[in-house]
Amino acid sequence: MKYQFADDFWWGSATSAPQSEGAAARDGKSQNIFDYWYEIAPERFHHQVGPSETSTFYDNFQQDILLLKNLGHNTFRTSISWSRLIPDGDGEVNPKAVAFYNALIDSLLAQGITPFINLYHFDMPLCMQQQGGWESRAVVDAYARYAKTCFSLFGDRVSHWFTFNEPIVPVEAGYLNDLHYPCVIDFKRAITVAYHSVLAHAKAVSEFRALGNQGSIGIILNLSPTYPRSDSQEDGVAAHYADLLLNKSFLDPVTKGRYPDDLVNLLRANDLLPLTAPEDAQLIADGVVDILGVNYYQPRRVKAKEGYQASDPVTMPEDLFSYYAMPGRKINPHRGWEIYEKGLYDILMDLKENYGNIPCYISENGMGVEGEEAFIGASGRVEDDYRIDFIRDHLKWLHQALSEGSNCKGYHLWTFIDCWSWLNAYKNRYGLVRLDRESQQRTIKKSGYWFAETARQNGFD
Ligand code: BGP
Repeated sequence: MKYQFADDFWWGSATSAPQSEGAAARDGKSQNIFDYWYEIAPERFHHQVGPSETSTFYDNFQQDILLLKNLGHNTFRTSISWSRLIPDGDGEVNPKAVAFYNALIDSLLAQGITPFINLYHFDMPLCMQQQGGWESRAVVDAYARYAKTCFSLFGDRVSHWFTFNEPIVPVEAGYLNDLHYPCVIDFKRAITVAYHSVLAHAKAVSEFRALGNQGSIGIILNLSPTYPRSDSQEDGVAAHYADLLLNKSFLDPVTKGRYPDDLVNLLRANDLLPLTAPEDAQLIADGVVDILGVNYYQPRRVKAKEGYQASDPVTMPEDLFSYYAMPGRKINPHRGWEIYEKGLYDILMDLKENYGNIPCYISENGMGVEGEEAFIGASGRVEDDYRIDFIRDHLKWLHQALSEGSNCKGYHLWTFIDCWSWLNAYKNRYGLVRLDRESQQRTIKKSGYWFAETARQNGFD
């Protein structure tokens, strides 16, 4: 069977400024929270490898964009680093950053690759964090000014904008689970961070629309579909709460312009509602996106929490459900994530049926593998057939969703060149291109050739 995609289907990959650029302390860039956290707690990072040089995209972007071209990309996402563009968070623009992002955008366009530009990928400038980060409305306003600056500087050439990548990750990792700086564990503060992220998103959308620039504005969410362990009512309730807190808490406001009543009621009953201002509801209503990016890596399987009583007070999300490891599941042992290709189809069908079939695309999907040097063959390239299988099997389900009317416009892999990851540094490699960290040499993997061919043919057999 031939899996054919539309002629204008987006083939590409995604990265982020903090994970690829390097030059973290050069040319006027100030520290973001990861730069700072590495300075004070290097032991939290795999093999104590920090974000300072990552994959040297800042220095090598021109050659890397030629590689992207060879990899069949017609689109490519990266982010702008707030701490590079506006080193004090809310003041003067850094001319060296403007020159860099201009050159990057122009080089992509010169190769016929459409830039997708994201404004925030977990990388709060440290000076903004010191003013409260997303807990502060002043920081929300500073972010909106930063967004407006980006639209004004680059909007003549960039027509695909995204306000945030996975805004729930800084909430979960930074304010619930002690995985990212500032390592707070506090549900109420986490809810404020989440709420203010939605406000920041909505303010950026309104700045974008006020400027009347060409193009679209969207957001990128990690939508893990939620599956209950069984058909029992208890497991169903657990899945409902997990979905409400971990998917709908962002998905609904950015696509429907309002929060689900169930979520508001749950938070109210537990005295967890954030402080709101009278103008917030309209702002959120006006912040509905033009397009949704969907990052999909793994499903979320849940079961009823042992001893759960509906009347119990909720002090953390996991008072309402427990995670469930399904026996016999397929797993990527390096990352510990289940591989469930159909989940991608389930998300797209949910968007079709319950979210007005909003235009969307798969903005991240990928497989991180440790020790890939063991797969280097005689030709010197990584023979990553497992990655080809992973991509192809997800694309089959994407194709199925398209045949059933999904409005999915493309597929971006995470990522093009092996890049630095938040805590895992270079442990798990995701790229179509291998990075030799010593020499910084790039070598296309087998999956890179496969991806390029698939993109050129708009499909595969
Ligand atoms: C997503 C992030 C990416 C990337 C990817 C892989 O959640 O948007 O930034 O890191 O996950 O995950 P990890 O790097 O943790 O293996």
